[in-house]
Amino acid sequence: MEMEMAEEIEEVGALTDGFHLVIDALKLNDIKTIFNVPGIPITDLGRYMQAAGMRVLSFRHEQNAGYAAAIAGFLTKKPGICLTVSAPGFLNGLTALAHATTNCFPMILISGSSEREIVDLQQGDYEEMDQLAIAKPLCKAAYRVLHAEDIGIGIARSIRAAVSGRPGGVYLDLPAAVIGQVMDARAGADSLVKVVDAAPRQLPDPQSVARALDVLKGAERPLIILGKGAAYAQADDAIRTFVETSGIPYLPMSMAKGLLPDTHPQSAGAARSLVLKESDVVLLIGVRLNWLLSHGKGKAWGNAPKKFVQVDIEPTEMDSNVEIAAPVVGDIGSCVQALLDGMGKDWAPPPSQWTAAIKDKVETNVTRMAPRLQNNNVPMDYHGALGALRTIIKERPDAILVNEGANTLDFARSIIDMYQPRKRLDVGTWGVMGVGMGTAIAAAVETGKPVLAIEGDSAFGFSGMEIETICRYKLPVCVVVFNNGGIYRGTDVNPAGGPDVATTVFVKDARYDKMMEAFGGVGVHVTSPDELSRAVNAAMDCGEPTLVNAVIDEKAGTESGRIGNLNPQSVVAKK
Ligand code: ADP
Ligand code: TPW
Ligand code: MG
Repeated sequence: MEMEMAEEIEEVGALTDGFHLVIDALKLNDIKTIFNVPGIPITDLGRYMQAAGMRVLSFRHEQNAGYAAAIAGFLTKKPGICLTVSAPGFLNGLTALAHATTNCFPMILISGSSEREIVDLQQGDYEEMDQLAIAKPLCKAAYRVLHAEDIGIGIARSIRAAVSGRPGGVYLDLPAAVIGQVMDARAGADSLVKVVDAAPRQLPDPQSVARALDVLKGAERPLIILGKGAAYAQADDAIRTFVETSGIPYLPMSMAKGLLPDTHPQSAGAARSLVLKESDVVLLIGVRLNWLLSHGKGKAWGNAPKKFVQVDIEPTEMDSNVEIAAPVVGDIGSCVQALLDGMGKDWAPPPSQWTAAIKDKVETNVTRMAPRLQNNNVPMDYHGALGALRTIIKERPDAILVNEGANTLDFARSIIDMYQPRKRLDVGTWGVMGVGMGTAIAAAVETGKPVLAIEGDSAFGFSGMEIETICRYKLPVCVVVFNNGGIYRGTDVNPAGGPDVATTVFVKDARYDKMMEAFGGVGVHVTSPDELSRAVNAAMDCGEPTLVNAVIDEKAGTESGRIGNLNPQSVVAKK
């Protein structure tokens, strides 16, 4: 217990309650931002939090508050907190909790719940649900507090579970009765726990480091792949020094872009297929061999035998998809530093034949792309529109780019270069639509930097109502809706020819910009890359909430963007 807190309680017989113990426990652990939707039994908790100087941001839907908390966790290495009401509010937040767990982001979903006695006998309480049982399989840990004096321990456990080891989502169940419970203020203060060293460093076994270096030294065509775990670790200097000292080409996964600038001479981003196929030793740093990397095998990886070295904090990640020749288990900062220390003066850079072949491929691909990015076609295609936005990020490298959609996501990921760590936030491991506005809000709140959210029109629709939240808190967010009138394309027709439009098609010529105006923000309608560029620059200069409705050629996209191959095919039906 902190001394100051004890001294504050001067009055003999003073009381505290569950509300204030939750607040004191969070503040004691330096958690001061809450993403919430109010209602029974947590409305007053939000009010008292605000009164206690915490930043309490109210959303229009819990899922968006949850996505905000998840990405806040990624950006800060502290658990993002989402606060919801019982059953339906809890369930709305649960998608985001599962998303946080899947993405290894630290987050705590705190939900109010109904009376235990009534819930357990299923007697039909207000918003009755056995939330703890439902949350358990979807998160890293789930706890319930039944006595006010356990709130401090409950919150301490939740924080430690969220950030230690592989980070993830934690559920904390707070029954209404506990929130209202009263106890002696001094005993309450004594019950609080300040978490010491919540995410302890995990040093790698020196033998594992030596083994990894041996495998790397034997490589003729080595490759480093950086994942969002490497971005999360905030070991930016060590990673950059390691990559540069080793001379090994690297490939950043989507949210690891900018860890080193995408224009770095060792970046193999524009030669992805070549390096996956041709490399003989691959060093994975904070990245899983999941579907995003074709599970480390098959056509995408070519026929040449490959050895994998993997740096990860989670031991069971090793050999999850293919054999890992040299596992290095520990936190990324410590592991990368140990690799760097072990490289020694006699370290030889990779054969120049390999690095030159990659450079060649990168140059060819970049040169081929360049003219397409400068086209000023109306209606815009993805290249013309993203060419304009690419320049804006180049000129404003500290802005945060939020990105979701199918074609809008895939093209933006490959076209827009990133220059700084943790500036690109997107759909993550699941490729989930709907993270956009929650992510944009948390990014603005947590970093104070301007945010540019590039959204497919479908993607935007999943969380679009939160533009009211953006306007309410006057956040420097510029949303660009890539409006092609549909999911993937706006051109599909109903195969039955009936009155309903096709399943992937939206209202034609929708004016998303007018939604923003409804809440006092700036709405702009643009049809050319020049107009787009002007509108976004103006928004980023003034910092006012802005939505740019960018009309994209409805024929420009492809089914499912770049992952159309994952769609099952019918042998019976014809498209
Ligand atoms: P991407 O989606 O960018 O390919 P993944 O989410 O698949 O990346 O992989 C992230 C990996 O990083 C996870 O396996 C996770 O255990 C690991 N990780 C997260 N934080 C750390 C850390 N601080 N140290 C080591 N590994 C970490
Ligand atoms: C929660 C399936 C993947 S991409 C997408 C959907 C619905 C929208 C693509 O259209 P958009 O982009 O955003 O207009 P564009 O440029 O191609 O036109 N529900 C969830 N997540 C996913 N991934 C889907 C559905 C999907
Ligand atoms: Mg679309």
